[in-house]
Amino acid sequence: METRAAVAFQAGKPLSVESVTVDGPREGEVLVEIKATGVCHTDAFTLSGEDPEGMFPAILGHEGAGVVVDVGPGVKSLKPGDHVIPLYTPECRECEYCLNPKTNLCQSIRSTQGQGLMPDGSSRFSINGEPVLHYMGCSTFSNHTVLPEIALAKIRSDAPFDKVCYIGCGVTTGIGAVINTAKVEIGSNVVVFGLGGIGLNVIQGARLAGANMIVGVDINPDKKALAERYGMTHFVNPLEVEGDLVPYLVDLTGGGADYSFECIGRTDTMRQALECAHKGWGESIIIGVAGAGQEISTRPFQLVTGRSWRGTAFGGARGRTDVPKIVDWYMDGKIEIDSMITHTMPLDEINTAFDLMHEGKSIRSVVTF
Ligand code: NAD
Ligand code: AHE
Ligand code: ZN
Repeated sequence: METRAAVAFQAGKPLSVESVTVDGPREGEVLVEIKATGVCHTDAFTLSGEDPEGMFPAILGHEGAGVVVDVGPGVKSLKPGDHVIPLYTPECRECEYCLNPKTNLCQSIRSTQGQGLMPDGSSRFSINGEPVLHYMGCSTFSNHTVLPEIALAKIRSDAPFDKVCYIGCGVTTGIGAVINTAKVEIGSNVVVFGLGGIGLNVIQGARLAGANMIVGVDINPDKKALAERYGMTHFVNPLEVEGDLVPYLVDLTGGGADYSFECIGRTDTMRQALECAHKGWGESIIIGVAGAGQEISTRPFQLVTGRSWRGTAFGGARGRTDVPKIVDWYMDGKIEIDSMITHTMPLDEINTAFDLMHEGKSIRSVVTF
């Protein structure tokens, strides 16, 4: 079939909306009509050329929601008409990783996914017979996309696509980092670096978990009011702190953060996040994605004296199991999403979403089809 998609032909260039041919679903695959997709910082990161796995031409996007149109042979858990959220971290429930309760990183299709291909090593997208690559196994910047059955969470049919698409990455990543990865306890002091689409969800996760102080750190003062709405108790603008940021945060939290979260993707702020964690027990969780070739560093003494440095992908969530529950939390009013979606636009205006992100004017932009 023919569909419309925003295609990334080259790193550093705007996306181009094109007519794209989508082949039907093969064994174990599902054709999905995407109804809405968020634009995450990771899409911009890959488009910038900084992602070592970034390949072109590709159809980016990994934060979508839509409806099953057709299923390939052998698909058992989904049928046409089902509402779904694509999963860049699939859940096969069979691989060594899925069987280990310590991780959510299903590896059953990770290698082909990283090459922009379906598990059988081919692409379902083409333009004039020339293949176009998939991205993070999702390619939600296309009105129609094909995914393996194991990379789709079935959700309730009354959930609005233009809101719950955000659960496909940002909401789950932020809240999951607090609940699944850090396992923040009631009364903890938490420091969050970066108050964007991820950091604000870390903040609402910390509030849900019953944190005491929730300190937000951002160089953009415009983020303060919104972050307070989700539970931030103290705002720190590093540009306004006299002297070093780390001792300032250690002092503010009465000895350091029980848990800190880096939601920016910079190696200097990753170090600050680690070093503002409490001596003896503080844990720092890296969520931000840093560019090709970058490395983190600290004095080993920081770890010798009891701080831990950890990381998380998709908030430690097992998508087919956890995502439908997070949709329920939203529908039951337990978590907020609507006010974080600051802009909505049609596919033709998708490049505006990237501009707004780079200018610091949006939290999440959502493209509707
Ligand atoms: P965003 O652009 O919405 O937010 C980033 C925030 O960081 C902005 O508010 C910005 O003002 C702030 N910031 C920038 N430089 C700063 C500095 N030096 N000090 C303090 N604040 C600074 O991005 P996002 O969508 O929230 O994504 C954040 C990061 O998380 C990105 O690196 C993204 O790739 C990554 N990410 C990781 C996962 C995962 O599973 N690990 C999932 C989604 C996103
Ligand atoms: N491709 C990059 C890594 C990018 C990365 O870490 N992606 C996160 C999700 S970001 C979502 O917005 C992730 O899921 N990582 C685990 C994985 O298996 O990719 C690189 O450096 O090569
Ligand atoms: Zn993302």
